Amino acid sequence: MAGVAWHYVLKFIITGDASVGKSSLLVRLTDQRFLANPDPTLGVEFGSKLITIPEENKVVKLQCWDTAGTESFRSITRSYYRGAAGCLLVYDVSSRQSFLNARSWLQDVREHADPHLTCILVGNKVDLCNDGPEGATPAQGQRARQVSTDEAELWAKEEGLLFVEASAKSGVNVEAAFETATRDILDKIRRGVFDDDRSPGVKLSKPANDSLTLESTPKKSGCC
Ligand SMILES: Nc1nc2c(ncn2[C@@H]2O[C@H](COP(=O)(O)OP(=O)(O)OP(=O)(O)O)[C@@H](O)[C@H]2O)c(=O)[nH]1
Ligand SMILES: [Mg+2]
Repeated sequence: MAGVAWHYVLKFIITGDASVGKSSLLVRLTDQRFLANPDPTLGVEFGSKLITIPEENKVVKLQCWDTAGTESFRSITRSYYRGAAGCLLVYDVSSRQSFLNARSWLQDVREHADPHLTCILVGNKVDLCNDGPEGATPAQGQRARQVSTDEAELWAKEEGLLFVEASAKSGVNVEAAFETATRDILDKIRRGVFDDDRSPGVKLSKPANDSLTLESTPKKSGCC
C-alpha cells in the first residue's frame, strides 16, 4: 500500500450522562466548531481525526464512538465499549449529579471494556463557571461550579483515571484530553500492555518508509 497515513488506529469511546457535552467535544475535536443546540445523540455517532504525537514521531488515527447518555440507550452504549483502547468519561463541572453518575458509567466501562483501556475523566463546560471567591454570585450567563477541580482530581487518582478539565465551547483542553489518553496508550503499547494490532482497539500500520501521507481532512459521519 503506497503512502500509509498513520502508524496506529485507536478506538475511543466517549461516555457519560446526557447533556454533559460528549458530542460537542467530538465536534470540537474533528471540526473545530461548537454547536449551541446539538440534537441529543440517538444510539451512537462516529468521528475520526488524525493526530500527531511529535515526541513519539507517531501519527495516530483516532476512531471515536460518541455514545448517547440517555438511559434508554444504555444497553446499546454498553455494546460499544468492547475493543476500545481509550475512553473519555465526561461530566459537567456545573452539574454535581453528572459527576456522581460518572461512577456508574465507569462501572459499565470496567464491566464491558478491555481491562487495559486508558480512561480519562473530563470535566467539561469550564467556560460556564465563575471561578471567583467561594460563594460569589456567578456572572450573567455563568453557572456555579458544582465539582471542584481538587475533588475530581482526587477521585480520578483513586480510580486510576487520567484527568483534565475542558470546554467544548472555548476549545480549551479538548485536543489535550485526546492527546493525553493517546500518549498513555502508546506507552502501554511500548510496554507490551496492549499487544500492538492483536488488541482489538489498537491497529498498527506498517509504513513502507518513513514518509507518511497524511489525510487532509478529518471525517465525521453519523451512525445509527
Ligand atoms: N457552555 C458550554 N456548553 C456546552 C459545552 N459542551 C456542550 N455544551 C452544551 O450542552 C448541551 C448538550 O451538549 P451535547 O454535546 O449534545 O451533550 P451530549 O453529552 O452529547 O448529550 P447526549 O447526546 O444526549 O448524551 C448543548 O446545549 C451544548 O451546546 C461547553 O463546553 N460549554
Ligand atoms: Mg451526544
